Amino acid sequence: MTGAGISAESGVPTFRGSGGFWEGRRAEDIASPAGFLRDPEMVWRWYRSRRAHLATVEPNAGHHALVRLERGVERFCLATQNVDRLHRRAGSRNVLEIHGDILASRCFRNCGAEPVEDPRAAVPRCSCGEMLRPAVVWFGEMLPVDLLEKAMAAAISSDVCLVVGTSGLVYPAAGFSAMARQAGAFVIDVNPEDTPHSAKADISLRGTAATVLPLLLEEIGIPEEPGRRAGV
Ligand code: BV8
Ligand code: ZN
Repeated sequence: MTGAGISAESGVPTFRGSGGFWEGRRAEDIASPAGFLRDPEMVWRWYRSRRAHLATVEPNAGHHALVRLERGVERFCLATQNVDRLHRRAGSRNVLEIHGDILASRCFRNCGAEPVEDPRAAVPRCSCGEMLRPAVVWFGEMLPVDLLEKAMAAAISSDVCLVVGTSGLVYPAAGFSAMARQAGAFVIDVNPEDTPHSAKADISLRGTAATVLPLLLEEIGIPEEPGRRAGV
């Protein structure tokens, strides 16, 4: 399970680290259907500025370490709260983007038409006439049921649950590690700070993802990929 913290060393601001504010508003207030309906132009400005920033960043050693982990173990499932596509770009295969994908959009009415975004439009429209919205899960919205089920199934059948870079505040994602632990998994928390996950983890590794994850893989004997230096 990963959160915004694993992308921090790629230069992507975390939600709460950056105060989670945009144009003076709380993320929770604008990353919601009501927030979007209140001011769709401002919400699109926010997502477009985040998309533009994502075009300038790269996956970091933390993302790459999870690719190596996936290749080095028999069963692996990566559920991420992040919408930045950095796990996919690093090469992770079995990724559940449970909060969606910021680089995609969809019809606000879910009419099913293929979205064609007009970059000049302050609020791009679907071919059905309805507004388009970023294809992310907003506060107060259900997570995609198929991904939720896969993530829960992975949690309750896991031997080890690695929780990386999440403040553990946002549900239902924050509940997966407790489900895993309940089902007997060994829970490892990787975070430079103490979080609600830390107290419930079997081990809390107090450090950053790009530093700790490569060391963790070395510790468990999953070799470095030739030609890729750990930690950068
Ligand atoms: C749901 C996509 C129900 C959007 C996101 C009141 C009103 C409305 C809802 C609620 C409410 N009270 C509770 C809720 C439920 C709500 C919730 O949990 N709210 C919280 C704030 C209390 N949850 C929801 O609304 C969810 N849906 O409950 O639906 C329902 C049921 C039936 C029918 C209908 C509805 C939906 C939640 C999804 C929201 N969407 N993102 C977008 O991106 O724009 S959530 C958003 O927060 C991101 O996905 C982010 O990933 C996520 C969680 O934050 P974190 O990833 O943990 O990031 P954060 O900044 O918090 O922490 C970063 C951590 O990294 C820190 O701990 C830091 O120490 C660490 N770190 C920093 N640097 C590093 C590092 N770690 C490692 N290495 C480093 N270098
Ligand atoms: Zn439509």
